[in-house]
Amino acid sequence: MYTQSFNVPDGGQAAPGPQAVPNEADAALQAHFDAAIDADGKIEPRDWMPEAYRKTLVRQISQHAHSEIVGMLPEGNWISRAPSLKRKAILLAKVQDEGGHGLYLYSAAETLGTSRDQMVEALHSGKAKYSSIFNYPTLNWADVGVIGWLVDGAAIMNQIPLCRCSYGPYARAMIRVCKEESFHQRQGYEALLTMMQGTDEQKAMVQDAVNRWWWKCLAMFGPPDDNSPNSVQGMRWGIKRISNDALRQKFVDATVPQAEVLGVTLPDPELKWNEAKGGHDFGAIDWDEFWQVVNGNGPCNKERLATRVKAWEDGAWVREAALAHARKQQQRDMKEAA
Ligand code: FAQ
Repeated sequence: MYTQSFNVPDGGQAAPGPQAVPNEADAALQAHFDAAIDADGKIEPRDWMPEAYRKTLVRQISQHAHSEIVGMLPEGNWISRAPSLKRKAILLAKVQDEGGHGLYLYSAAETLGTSRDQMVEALHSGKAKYSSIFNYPTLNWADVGVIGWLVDGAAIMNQIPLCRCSYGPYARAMIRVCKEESFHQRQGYEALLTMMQGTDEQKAMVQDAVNRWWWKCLAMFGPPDDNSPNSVQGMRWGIKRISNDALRQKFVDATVPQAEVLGVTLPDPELKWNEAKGGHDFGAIDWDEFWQVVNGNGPCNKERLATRVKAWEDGAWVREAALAHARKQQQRDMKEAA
């Protein structure tokens, strides 16, 4: 169902004007880069690329990595309270996967010439963003299922087109990430299906969690296209393939029938099928709340960052020990080679 995103034609947005190029050699490099982008080819780490392309990728990939790492926290909070051994094992695997996604993504961003320390410092100082969605609390077990169903569902919808991103390392990382996200989405949906066959109290927990997460998930796709400063250039460069609003619409259309099967109501009285547009109409998203959260004032922003900073500080001895071990190993290798 989510793979339909592969089939959506690219483009639709006007390309920005040509960039100023200082000399002939640079102009040739720029022309080579433009030709690769126009031919839908891949840009690899050793290829020449405009500085703005590099910066955009570092911004997006590092923010994506931070989202995966911070995104471990809301669900990680439930590992010790999972209702059964089976659910605990699934949740442990899922949260570990998210950590792995963060690591692939940090590695992809490092190929652009930025260091892991620089990226982590940008997160910890509040300079770098991470997804708004992870600044909300997980209040009951149904929240874990809803994160799998809706948050991972939204993440897949956004990330499938990134498998075709023009930057090779990011595109390749996304292929594996999407396979794992698909398992995450299914495990969440299956956990909710089980609860919906349970007691009235369990059903009410699921509905309550859906009510709290639905609008936040729609906002995850980013601001509306007419207020998305990075979109036009991102699409021109083949980094973004489908706009924020188009992805949001696809997510709503894919999720409505799933909600029906589950037996929950999506909390939007304006949600209805629009035959003429071939998609659902839906109500207005609270963008003021979104920007509050993005700017650090959501319910859990401070707690999330404090947890990450503490984990980084507590892990300092492990990094130091690993570096000392690597140095020793290198010295031993050099001695043997001498
Ligand atoms: N939260 O001009 P645009 C996951 C910022 S992974 C916070 O439209 P762009 C897996 C944006 O950065 C979820 N900030 O920007 C998981 C920009 O600010 P900047 C993360 C947001 O880059 C599941 C400004 O607003 N996924 O869930 C958000 O063209 C469960 C203007 O926006 C990715 O990162 C937001 N929601 O489009 C893990 C995917 N939206 O940087 C654990 C890759 C926008 O100029 C548990 N990223 N902003 O200062 C993307 O596809 C894009 O970067 C967008 C934003 C679509 C997020």
